Amino acid sequence: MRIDVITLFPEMIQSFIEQGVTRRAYDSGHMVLKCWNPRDFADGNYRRVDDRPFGGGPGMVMLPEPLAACLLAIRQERADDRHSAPLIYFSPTGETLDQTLVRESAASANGAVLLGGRYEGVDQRFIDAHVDRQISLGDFVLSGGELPAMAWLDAVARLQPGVLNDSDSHAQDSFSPDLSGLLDSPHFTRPEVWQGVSTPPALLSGHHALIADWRRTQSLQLTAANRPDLIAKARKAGLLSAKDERILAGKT
Ligand code: 4G1
Repeated sequence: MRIDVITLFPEMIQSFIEQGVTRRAYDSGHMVLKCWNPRDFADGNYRRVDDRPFGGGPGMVMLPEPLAACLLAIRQERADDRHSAPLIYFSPTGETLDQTLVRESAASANGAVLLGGRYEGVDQRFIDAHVDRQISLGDFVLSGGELPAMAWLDAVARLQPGVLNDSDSHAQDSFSPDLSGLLDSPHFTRPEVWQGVSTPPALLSGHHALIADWRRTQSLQLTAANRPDLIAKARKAGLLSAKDERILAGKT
């Protein structure tokens, strides 16, 4: 899938995708990524990409014209129309990124065009004319949309077929925390006893069914204690079995 990223800091995105697990997605050609700097599409000696907000107030606003020229060049190079590759603007206004949205994005045959804002954000007329979707990483203040774009890229890249190796590929089966909508059960590795604290015996039993039961119980109990909202969501999505409900009711 092809991704184009519009950003005033292309080197941030480039250096990010050149390392880590997601590098495989790009090296193998599962994902093709190109960064575009609106500054290259700005006029004049100063190549301005921002200006002061009408009505006053602090900060600067990204000019619509360089963004529109940049987007036009992307659409021309891709030879597609706006509906084959959605323009996603990372913004606190958007819906919060979650794994459902990641899965949906990863399934987009024609990829996406990503826009990360800077300063106070983008002129509203560009948003109204060109943005198909706004996605937020959460309710906090950032200095730019690049980090949220990178979070999206990481989450989407690892869902590309063939990107996860064999030891990662469990993430694609239905028991994986990825798909269960629950928190992961706790993890333990060597030594069996560390600073006097033992590994839960079930994990050392060698009995696959017992281990799976232990993990499911932990996952359910941890989620109920820390993220009851996720329990409600999983229940609504039909992801909880009668046995899960008995565990949650404390009847096991
Ligand atoms: C008002 C956070 C402003 C921030 C209210 C999560 C945040 C993009 C995100 C801001 C941004 C709140 C995100 C704020 C983001 C223009 C450029 C917007 C930076 C900008 C809660 C600054 N997920 N923030 N404004 O942070 O882009 O995607």
